[in-house]
Amino acid sequence: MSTQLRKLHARRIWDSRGRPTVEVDIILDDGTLGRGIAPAGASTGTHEAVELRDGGSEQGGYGVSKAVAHINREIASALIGKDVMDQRAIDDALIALDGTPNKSRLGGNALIATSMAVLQAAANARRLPLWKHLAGEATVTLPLPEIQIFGGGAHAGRRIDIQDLLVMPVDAHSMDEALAMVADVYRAAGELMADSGRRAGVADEGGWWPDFSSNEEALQMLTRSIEKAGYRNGEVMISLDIAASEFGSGGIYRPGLEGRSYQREEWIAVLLDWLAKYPILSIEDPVAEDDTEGMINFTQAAGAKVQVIGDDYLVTNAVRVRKASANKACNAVLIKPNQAGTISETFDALQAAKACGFSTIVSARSGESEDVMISHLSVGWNAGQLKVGSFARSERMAKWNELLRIEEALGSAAVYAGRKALPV
Ligand code: 2PG
Ligand code: MG
Repeated sequence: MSTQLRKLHARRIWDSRGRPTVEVDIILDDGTLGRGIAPAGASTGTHEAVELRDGGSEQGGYGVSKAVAHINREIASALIGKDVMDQRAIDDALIALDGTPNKSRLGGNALIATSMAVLQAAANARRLPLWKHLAGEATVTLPLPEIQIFGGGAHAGRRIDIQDLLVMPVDAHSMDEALAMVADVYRAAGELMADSGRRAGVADEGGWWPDFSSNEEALQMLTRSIEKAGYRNGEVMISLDIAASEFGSGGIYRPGLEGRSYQREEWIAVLLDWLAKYPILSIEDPVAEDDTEGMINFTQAAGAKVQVIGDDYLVTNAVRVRKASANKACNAVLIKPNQAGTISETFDALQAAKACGFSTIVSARSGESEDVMISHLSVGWNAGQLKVGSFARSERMAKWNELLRIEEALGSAAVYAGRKALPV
């Protein structure tokens, strides 16, 4: 097996929003192909690795010709001849080559697509599915999925303020059953929207378009959808991504639908009221990324009963995770490879979180592709949870369906993480 990188080629392809993105093909000396595709967020954290876009008027400024050119020139000449089995050495070389703290010179999109292609090439060279390449002989679980039923915030023209209203089938016994339960809830929600004359298509991640007059109405409709689907006694619980950085900063919150502004503590009181009234077991970015005091206060008030996830707040960064643990600012972290910019840094954030006792949720972005790598990362790294958007649109379904194939391959060794994946 000769696992030296012989050829690296980047091209422009198109993501699930019809925007340009970067795809990288790597060919090894033995002829093995590895491919990586950069996803893209809409509600991005300020401290994420920076996507390099062309700007200007063409393609709304979303062009990736600079990122593609960086890969085909600088990155290719730096990596050719390197052994893809040493992911860490390659990622370190990418970071050094870029030379900026936020990967803005070569582009976080250029780096993550390359780093993903390297990882996939290594697995392919070993003729192993990626999850197995990562897990080795370690025990793995199939992740508890967080699946969006209504999309909102930056993914739905800010029609409502809450960005993701999701469900978690905590009491399922297998991945197969978990997805069937969510399919029931998704269908029930669609029927309820149709019955009330408000079914108006889907948002960016495939969740129903949120034609509601208040954020709380969305929560009521989600609770009714779970009940209509026949699930009782907490078998299916709610997870929210508030994505509060989209409407708050400096400790002031201005959710558009509520028609007023809130001081930090008033906003936290709204969230605590929702937690008391609805079957919510997980909440992401309850306050803005700049509001450490709010994160600490919210976690103190709710963290014993609810998973509190840092996404924009932690940006898949091991240093930030450790600091949040020391501050007790949350108890879980979203793991998005393109926030970190390389696979090795993504893994470091996940390991730091596990060492702190945080739960970990591997996550897609709102701009996605047919790539299913994150499904494999969630199993191979034994993350415990996976968030991919809704239960519609093939860039989402491809990832859920891949978990069914992995569950089948594991056979009698397959264990569904379920409720145990949560920190509470
Ligand atoms: C998030 C993600 C997925 P985006 O905030 O968690 O819902 O959205 O990719 O737009 O950041
Ligand atoms: Mg989020």
